[in-house]
Amino acid sequence: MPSYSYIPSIESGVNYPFGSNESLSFGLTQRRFVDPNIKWETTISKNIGVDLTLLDNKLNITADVYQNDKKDMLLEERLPASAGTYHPNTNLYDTKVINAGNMVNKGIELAASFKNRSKKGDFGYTISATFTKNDNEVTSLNGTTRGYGNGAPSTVLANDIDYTTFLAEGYEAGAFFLVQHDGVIKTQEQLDAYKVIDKSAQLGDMMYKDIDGNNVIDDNDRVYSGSGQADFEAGLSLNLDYKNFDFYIQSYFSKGAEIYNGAKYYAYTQGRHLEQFYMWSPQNPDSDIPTDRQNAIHNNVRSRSDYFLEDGTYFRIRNISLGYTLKDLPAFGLNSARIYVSATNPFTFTEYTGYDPEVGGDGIFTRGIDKGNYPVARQFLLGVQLHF
Ligand SMILES: [Ca+2]
Repeated sequence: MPSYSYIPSIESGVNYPFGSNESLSFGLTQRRFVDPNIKWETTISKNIGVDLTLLDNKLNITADVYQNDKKDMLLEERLPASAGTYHPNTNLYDTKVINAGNMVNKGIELAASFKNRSKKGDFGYTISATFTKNDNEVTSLNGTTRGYGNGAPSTVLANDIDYTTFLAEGYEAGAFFLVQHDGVIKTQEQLDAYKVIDKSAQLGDMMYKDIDGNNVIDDNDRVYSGSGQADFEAGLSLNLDYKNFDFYIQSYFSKGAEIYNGAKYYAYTQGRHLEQFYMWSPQNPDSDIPTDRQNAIHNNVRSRSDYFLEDGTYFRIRNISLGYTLKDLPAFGLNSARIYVSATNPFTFTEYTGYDPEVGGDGIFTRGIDKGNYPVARQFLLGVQLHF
């Protein structure tokens, strides 16, 4: 939220030619519009938590259930270019801060750990697990059913890009609403039929579903397509030690988030994606990959299409380490020495075809949008720890 968003600002020095001589005249322009009735948003948080310790301190369980109700949430409403404050090189002035509506966040966080050690004392282990689930829902948008389009999947094509995420009543904030792709036109019959919707269609073009049946593909044909928010996330880790050996493994699972593969989308618009090598052509008539029309804003490569949306479910081994400790080494002046090998992010199991399914996003509108984000690093270490 920009500072002083509640103050309308007039900027001087915007001079303009006026009169028959076109002499430069002194001018001012309104740079920002504000809502005079703007007020603070309010959040009411409720939660219940439980902490349990059982079995001689061996088992620990914590549970937390919460609900946050957000009322009159503050959002930046995009103004039409005709408002006169639009500036092509900055997003500073073409929005107005308003109280957009209400939202609710409900969720549960669970964590449990169990630790044990053998009677002889030479074998011990700890198992820890976490589970989190958050449900987010926009409950009111003050009369708007769906709005606040955002989430452009590339920073390069600027104004030629369709939005992918929206706020819509009854759905999670920043949900994807996309036009559904319906295969590539492969036969003359398909082409004749689709020409009712798109007169310029050719063999090899992508078809889209005309949801409202008005023979035009537009924003009204967008359908809810999931969001970047996971259904649930879970973590599991194990710590083992046996005699001089120690072992640690930490894993993470995220289920059900959708990812918009913006890097793939952008490569398609430039005709540079590897898949396009196998695109539809008269010589490759069974291909499901639309023909590259060498046009970044062609219907075949529109970012409003769910063609670039993928399942972002993943399982990742975040950390593994194995160590061996040598004790009592007076000959070397040491208390102990530990030799270890460890790996960070060594394995990721996912169907996602982009660099990294751990996309994140820095706001509700950009969650689940992969603009070719830099992936997490994989690291392998071999080391020695000396204790003097
Ligand atoms: Ca339609």
